[in-house]
Amino acid sequence: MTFTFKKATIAIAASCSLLLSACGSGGEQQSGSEDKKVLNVGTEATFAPFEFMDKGEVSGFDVDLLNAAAEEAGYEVDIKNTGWDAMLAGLQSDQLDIGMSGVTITDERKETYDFSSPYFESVSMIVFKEGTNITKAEDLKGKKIGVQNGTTGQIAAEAIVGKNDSSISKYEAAALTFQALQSGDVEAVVTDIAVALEYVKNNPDAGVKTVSDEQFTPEYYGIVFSKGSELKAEFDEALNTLYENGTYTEIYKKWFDEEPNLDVLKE
Ligand code: LYS
Repeated sequence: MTFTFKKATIAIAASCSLLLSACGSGGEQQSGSEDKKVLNVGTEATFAPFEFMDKGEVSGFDVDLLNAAAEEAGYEVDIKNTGWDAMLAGLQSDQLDIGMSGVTITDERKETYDFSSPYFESVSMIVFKEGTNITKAEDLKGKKIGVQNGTTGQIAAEAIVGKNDSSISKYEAAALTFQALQSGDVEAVVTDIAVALEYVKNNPDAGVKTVSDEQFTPEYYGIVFSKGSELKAEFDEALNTLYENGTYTEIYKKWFDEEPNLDVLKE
């Protein structure tokens, strides 16, 4: 095992409020005797299995992977549940060093942020209440749809029903889209496949089903950095090491119970 879980660091992060300034986000903290620089990380922790709150701590695949990569690159990470919008704003204002939140690498985002090499392949998926007539993406037309605001789920839904379509409700957090589905405010949610499947698995009595569609195109998650950050090269190298030495595979199997396809991640 080449990585360790930094429980103390995460506990501090979890106790922080959304106010980044109250969380010691100067990036100058030193920790313990190792004297490693602490990187301030933002996330939106309602996105299981990538990041979610578990007994007051941010937990998930992304957390394990980022801890391992940081360890490899010689940093500590302080992961705060900032929420999606504050994470992106914090990166732009340099209050945060890293965003780790199942963030898809897109050309548009690359104009504002730098991304690591891809670390996870994803695609959109539809989650709907049993009894709703949805067997393919086209069936979203005329339905009330919930998406997380500003995500690729929104883009995927808009590609089917049209941009600015009033049938799309946009929520600030991934969890709110599922709440809206449960309360009947929306009839379908468009989100990332692993998150959709995890929701169904964790809510066996919710009466929800999923459907995928080839119209949804593959996308890749990357670690997000402020534009021009020197961390990108260091974390790309660290990720490569984790792919080569089996650590990535170990973390992947822990969360997804299957072997990863490393070939799709090699650029
Ligand atoms: N992968 C999607 C995107 O980047 C969803 C991320 C949402 C994280 N809570 O847009």
